[in-house]
Amino acid sequence: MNTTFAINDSFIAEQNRKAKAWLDEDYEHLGRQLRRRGVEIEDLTDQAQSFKVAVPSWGVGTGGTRFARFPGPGEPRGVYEKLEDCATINRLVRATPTVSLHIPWDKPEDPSELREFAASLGLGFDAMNSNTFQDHPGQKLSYKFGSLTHPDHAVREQAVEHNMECIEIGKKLGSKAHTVWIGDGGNFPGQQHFRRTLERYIESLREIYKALPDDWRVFIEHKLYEPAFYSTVINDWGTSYYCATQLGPKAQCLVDLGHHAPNVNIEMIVARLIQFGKLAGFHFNDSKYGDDDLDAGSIKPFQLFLIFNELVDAELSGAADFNPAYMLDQSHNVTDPIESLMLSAVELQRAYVQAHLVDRAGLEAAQEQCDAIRALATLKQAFTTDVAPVIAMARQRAGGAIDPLAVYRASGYRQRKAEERPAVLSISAGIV
Ligand code: LRH
Ligand code: MN
Repeated sequence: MNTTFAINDSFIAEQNRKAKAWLDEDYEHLGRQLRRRGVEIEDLTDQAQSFKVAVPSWGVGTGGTRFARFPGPGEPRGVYEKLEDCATINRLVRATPTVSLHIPWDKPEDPSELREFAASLGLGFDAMNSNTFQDHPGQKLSYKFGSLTHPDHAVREQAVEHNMECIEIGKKLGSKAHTVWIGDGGNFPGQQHFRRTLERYIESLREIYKALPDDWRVFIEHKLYEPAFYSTVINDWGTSYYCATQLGPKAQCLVDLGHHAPNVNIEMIVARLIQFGKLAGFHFNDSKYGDDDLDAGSIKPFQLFLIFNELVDAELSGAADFNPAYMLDQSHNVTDPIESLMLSAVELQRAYVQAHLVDRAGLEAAQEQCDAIRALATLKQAFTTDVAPVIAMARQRAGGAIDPLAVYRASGYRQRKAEERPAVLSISAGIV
């Protein structure tokens, strides 16, 4: 692989020198404020540095909708270039050291070569993702009417085999989890028998479950609708939870924030899955209407904070079977995907740090004394605390950029990639 342009650490350090003075001033000031609240800022910065989230390989190419996709300059043309861009994100924000791959979009010729290449970029692999929501070249049977729940056993078998292939590739890449999201469902009343179809899902997942190594997990991802527009087999957390309990301890429920009806109380679903020991993790994004896959924290930052409030509460209280996998799952239709993914990782880190600012004893006292307004005020105090100096200091100390967007743009990375990666028509980020 010939050398390609990359943003190096000395360029980042040089750019950071311009910002260091104001960062130290703001950090000092916030430190004094927090000390008055009995909080040691250095503890918060340590927590910020401990926060990691995986980047979706399918997120570094420009996304689109069923109407159109407007590719940007320097689109990654394959999994190796996708990893280059993922490495650039991690180099600047120092919080995204793993990548979640999607098969067959990212099917590597040689998994161990890909693993070495990723390691040379400081990257590892998070959960694998299967794809039985599209028909792929050379595929014998179509998934038009379903995959793991298709009435035809041969189609279900084909889909099970594909999932097993994903697990085999993942084992070679060092992944420890496999995410199963299927679009199976119906567009019309009567099209599917709801109970028979769910039984087929569990039967198929049992096959996949058997293929899991002992230290692996399978993540069941529910979604209210789309691509099916009347009924979806795994449509909500309750159905996902039931299936996970039927399968066994290695099966857990993954929460994609965009997969719920508007105004659903997602932080409460998170608390339930934590209490039941079945929280797999997250596909973080944001949405206004449907599964919009917008940047995390861009539409409902308070909801994101409330979700992390449940996660940090579980972390601090030592909840059982609590080991959530944090992943982004977004589609970047009008922004530079690298900029969106960097700032989305920062928004998650911000919510995590703010959740660590919650006065847990004060909140519990307010709850036990039915003091609703003090309970809300306790959460709002944390949510309205500007922790930007903490997460910037965490990045800077880890060798990242104090201002990742400014450094990325100053580097000219996108322009350099446009030269290195002449646009080839009809490439797609995977979704459209
Ligand atoms: C389905 C989904 C799923 C992925 C796909 C790219 O909407 O969230 O997680 O497989 O997006
Ligand atoms: Mn998802």
